[in-house]
Amino acid sequence: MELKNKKLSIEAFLAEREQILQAWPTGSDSGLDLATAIEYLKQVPESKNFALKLIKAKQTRVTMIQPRAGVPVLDEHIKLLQYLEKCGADFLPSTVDSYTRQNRYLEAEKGIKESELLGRALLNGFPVVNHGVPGCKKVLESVNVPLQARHGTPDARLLSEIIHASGWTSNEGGGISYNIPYAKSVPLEISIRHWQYCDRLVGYYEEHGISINREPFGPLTGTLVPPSLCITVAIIEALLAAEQGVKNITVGYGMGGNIIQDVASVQSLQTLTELYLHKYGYNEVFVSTVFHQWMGGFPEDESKAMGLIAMSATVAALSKATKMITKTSHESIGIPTMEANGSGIKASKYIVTMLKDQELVESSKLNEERIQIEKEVNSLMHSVFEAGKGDLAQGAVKAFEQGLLDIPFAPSKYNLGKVLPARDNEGNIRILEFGNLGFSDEIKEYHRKKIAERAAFEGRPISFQLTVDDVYSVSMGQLIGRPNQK
Ligand code: 8ZB
Repeated sequence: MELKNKKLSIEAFLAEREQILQAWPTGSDSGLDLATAIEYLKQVPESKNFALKLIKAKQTRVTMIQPRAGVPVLDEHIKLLQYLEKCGADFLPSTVDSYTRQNRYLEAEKGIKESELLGRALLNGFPVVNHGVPGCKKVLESVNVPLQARHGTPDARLLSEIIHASGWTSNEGGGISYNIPYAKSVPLEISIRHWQYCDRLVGYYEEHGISINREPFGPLTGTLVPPSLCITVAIIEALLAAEQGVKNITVGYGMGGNIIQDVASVQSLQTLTELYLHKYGYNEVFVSTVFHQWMGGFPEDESKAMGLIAMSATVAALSKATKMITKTSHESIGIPTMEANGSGIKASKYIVTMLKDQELVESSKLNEERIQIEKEVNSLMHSVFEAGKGDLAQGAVKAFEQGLLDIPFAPSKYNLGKVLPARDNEGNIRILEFGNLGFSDEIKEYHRKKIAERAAFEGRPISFQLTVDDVYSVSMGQLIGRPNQK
């Protein structure tokens, strides 16, 4: 059947569900009966409901803290989450391992067994499917704050069934944001269709009085992604989710490095997502924002890394993002120890608490940046709808095919890969090569002018070298990749 942005009928949803559960060996006896799941979700206390806690959090205007974390062995995972809760996490994750993200459950099983045997983690996350509903329920019952699955899975249908039936009230991901940055050869129409299912499942629970949060993955490749591209993908995924019945959405953004551009981006992410939802008739969706601490390359030195974490937390607080995902001083090495993860939480929480009564003051520059972002997002959204002849799901597929949407540094062959970003003379992320992006000439002129200012200041030609220097600059100790600086 052709992909369309249309709510799946209950019959189509239940028929597909049957197939998904049957493909999993423990299918019928896996705790995945919908009525049982609803009963279980109904008794999850309000304080552990992700969606409801976000609504409260947004009212307080204090940025909430959430780490990433996941280890393969159940008891170790619980210990880890309990420790991070004690360190001040307002929301907890379970980061899922890479085998599970690729539906390779047999290898995940082997990874659990070997990790148990050796007494150290041989998987890079918590394999939710293998631990199943009993294991995932045990995790939820061992903590006092809401739980979310964080992964990177193009086909997360079984995973989503398991986590929600276990009382986890948030799921990260989306048909674009969990494909283009994560997979090489999964067609976009397939991942969008699979995420329609995940969203429809949430819609089903909402119809039965249970609030569940959904969070598109905002930072995409995490490397010099121009804000309007992140925001456009977030809006598309929010609209696709809303069509399937999702009522509580957190749109995300990864820190860019210029404070004004970052604050303008978080503000625009909130207002433009709401604007587009209303424009297309989704008037009952609660929208919140999540700010990701620096997602690019980190400095190796742990003190410098902590400085970058503190800067990220400062910007998040000044932007009044509802939530922030933290990093750790082990970022340049790999998966952090429990203690390093806790330190990232404590440092971040200290800063958002210090800054809770302050926000970035209005200025003409902040306003200019917001206006520019809005122009770009409108231009991109227009081109997407046009490419899909009015259908957003078709439009997203076609837009990526034609490069109207094009994410820098993405591994997917379904992304054209012609866009090259570079910083301007104040460190804002701009675009050097547009490929076939759905931008007007006026927008392109703005970017060209901004990058030309920087090249002139540095006395060098406008070239790909700017992009290369900017990819490495932050880990080397400066925001803009200026030449001849240590
Ligand atoms: C796209 C997200 C990348 C970030 C972190 C990486 C990186 C991945 C785990 C984790 C703690 C895990 N990450 N897996 N952090 N525990 N199992 O996600 O370090 O910062």
